Amino acid sequence: MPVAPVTKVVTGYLRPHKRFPSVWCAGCGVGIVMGAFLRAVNSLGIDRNKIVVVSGIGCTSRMPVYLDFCGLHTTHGRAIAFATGIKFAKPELTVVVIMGDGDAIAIGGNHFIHAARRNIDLTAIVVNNETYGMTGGQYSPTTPQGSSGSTARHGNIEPPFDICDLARASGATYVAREAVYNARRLETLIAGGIKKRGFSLIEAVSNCYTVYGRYNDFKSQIDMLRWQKEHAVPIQSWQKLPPEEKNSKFSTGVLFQKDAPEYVDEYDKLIERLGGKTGGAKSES
Ligand SMILES: Cc1ncc(C[n+]2csc(CCOP(=O)(O)OP(=O)(O)O)c2C)c(N)n1
Repeated sequence: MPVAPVTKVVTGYLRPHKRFPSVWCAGCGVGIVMGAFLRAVNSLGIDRNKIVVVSGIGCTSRMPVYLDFCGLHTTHGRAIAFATGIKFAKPELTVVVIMGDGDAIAIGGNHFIHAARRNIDLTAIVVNNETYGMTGGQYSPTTPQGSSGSTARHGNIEPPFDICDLARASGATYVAREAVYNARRLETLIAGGIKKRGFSLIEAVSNCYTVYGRYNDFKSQIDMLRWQKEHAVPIQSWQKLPPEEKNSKFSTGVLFQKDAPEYVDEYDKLIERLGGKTGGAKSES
């Protein structure tokens, strides 16, 4: 049977001989994000030896293991710290950080906001399945109020973070969101984030039927995708919605963009000002 062109692009970047089948459940959204990410890399023509994919721990964070790129599968919540080190040491590399919502904004929340504040040139893709998938469906900082999880059997009473609002308020220069249901648009937004110099955040609203969907009365993986289709609204249309509908739906597309000095550039300028000397240069003069 001939291989469809899209599938061919994706499989060309995988390490199938070693790592498949994957840890992801049937119908999981993470595979769709992986496909969108790989097609984005392909469309930008990035040399696979010039890209590093960094992750922490979680279902989403297994992704670099499957990719034929340089990759780092680090500790839970510390992917951005490792990625920052890589960017500093080798600024010429494209550094992409792939995290779950728990990895990025629960245990890794502090690193997330400060990377955005510094505006370091990383592309953060946060796969938001609104739960801790790998460890059994505990509620996370993005679990909607009232939704259930293994640690919120009677409904979560905490208000959730909006990851995009958090990134924007912290200083990110590119903020975008799309549901995995719209895989093609997700691909375009990821490509836009990689192209933009500075801290880029792409939130991929994803589905985890196994430990989120079942707790919340979704009938199947497809039912979860249908929910995304009905609730994802492009930002231009979302802005025109009445407030009550805004609360129940979510906006998609590039939600925010600005230009601001990038951290490694600023650091280089500092070195130049100091005559090329680092640490202690001041006391020597
Ligand atoms: C320091 C530390 N704390 C807790 C854990 C346990 N743990 C592993 S994955 C995970 C959360 C996974 O959720 P998320 O980051 O949203 O990713 P998902 O699995 O949903 O893709 C936790 C709490 C760990 N591995 N290390």
